[in-house]
Amino acid sequence: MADDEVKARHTSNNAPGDAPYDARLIVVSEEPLNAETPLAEQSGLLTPTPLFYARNHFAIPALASDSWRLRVGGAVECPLTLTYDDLRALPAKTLTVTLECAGNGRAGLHPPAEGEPWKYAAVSTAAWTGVPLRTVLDLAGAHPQVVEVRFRGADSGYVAAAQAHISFERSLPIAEATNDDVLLAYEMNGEPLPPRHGFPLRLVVPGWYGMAAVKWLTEITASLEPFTGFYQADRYIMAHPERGDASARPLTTMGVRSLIVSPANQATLPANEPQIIRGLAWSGAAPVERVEVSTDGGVAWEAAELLDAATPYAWRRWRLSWQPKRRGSISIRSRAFDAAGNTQPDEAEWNRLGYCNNAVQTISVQLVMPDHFPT
Ligand SMILES: Nc1nc2c(c(=O)[nH]1)N[C@H]1C(S)=C(S)[C@@H](COP(=O)(O)O)O[C@H]1N2
Ligand SMILES: [Mo]
Repeated sequence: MADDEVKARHTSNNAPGDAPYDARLIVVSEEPLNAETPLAEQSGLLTPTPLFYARNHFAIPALASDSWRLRVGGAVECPLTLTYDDLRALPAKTLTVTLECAGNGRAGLHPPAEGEPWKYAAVSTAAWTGVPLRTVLDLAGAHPQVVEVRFRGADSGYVAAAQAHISFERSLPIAEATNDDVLLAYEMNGEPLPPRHGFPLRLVVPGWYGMAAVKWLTEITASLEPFTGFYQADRYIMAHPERGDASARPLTTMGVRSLIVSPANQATLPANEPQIIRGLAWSGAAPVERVEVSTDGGVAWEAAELLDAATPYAWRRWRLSWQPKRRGSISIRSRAFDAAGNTQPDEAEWNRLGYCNNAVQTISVQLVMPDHFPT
């Protein structure tokens, strides 16, 4: 596609940086836009791009592909300045990757933790196309002493907790940065990234919580020291005040988790008809191997059918046929197991910033006889 075409597609609708969002998104905050995917729309393996959850710390920057540049520097043999076309000309690959915000599930923590009150659907899956980060690091010739690679996005703003105007910046340990599946992605589900999801270029770190996937990339810096910026050292860490700050661990891979997509929480269902319970399950550590469902409050568990093949980085859809045996209020819960032996805890691990709540989710439904069914 010609540069001009790309530019036209992405600037005509910038107000301030994106098309109006889809009315079906569940908005947690308007400015900056933070929104969950409506579960009812999550029936495919891939989340339709307009319904992909959005997590932004600042206003969405409006970047034009012809004036945008990616600078690669720091401890490298030859610093690079790459154009959009340069990147698109390099060998590309496509990976299906589930992205989950580390704050997903925060609203389920008691007492409430600070941060966006995400429920359970700040998670989505896309097919991402781009250049392995490693290719670009090799072109620049990263020095052997490099310990981390740092990424800067074009978005910035004043952050009260940091008492400074800062950019969104993150780093990756060199071992992860040189993993062949870490992508500099320019396409999502076969189309150029929309502004909201990082146009023209974002990082995709398969298996890791979303904060690692820096959007609107402008600078990549090979570094001889660990990065201590706000979003690296003060946020996206598991902080337990009672254990002291030194015990805080930086977040990496997504915990194993399953989600019930259907029936919806609080749904009313006919008590005399067979039902299908459907959901999603993923883990950043290893593919999901098994999902179990309980319809009796967690006493008996039955294995669900997994619908998608196990792939390294994408969730799997699951379903279970269920014949309700009584009327009234029934709780349904699901739990996933991954190939590394992880499963979901019954209770969330409370932490100050409210991350990584992968506890078993419980929904409740009302089973009524058809003559009592609301019309
Ligand atoms: N530049 C930049 N990159 C960013 C963010 C951001 O605010 N700015 N948010 C991060 C977080 S916390 C998440 S969960 C993902 C969300 O990506 P999405 O909005 O495409 O779903 O982007 C990450 N990359
Ligand atoms: Mo996030």
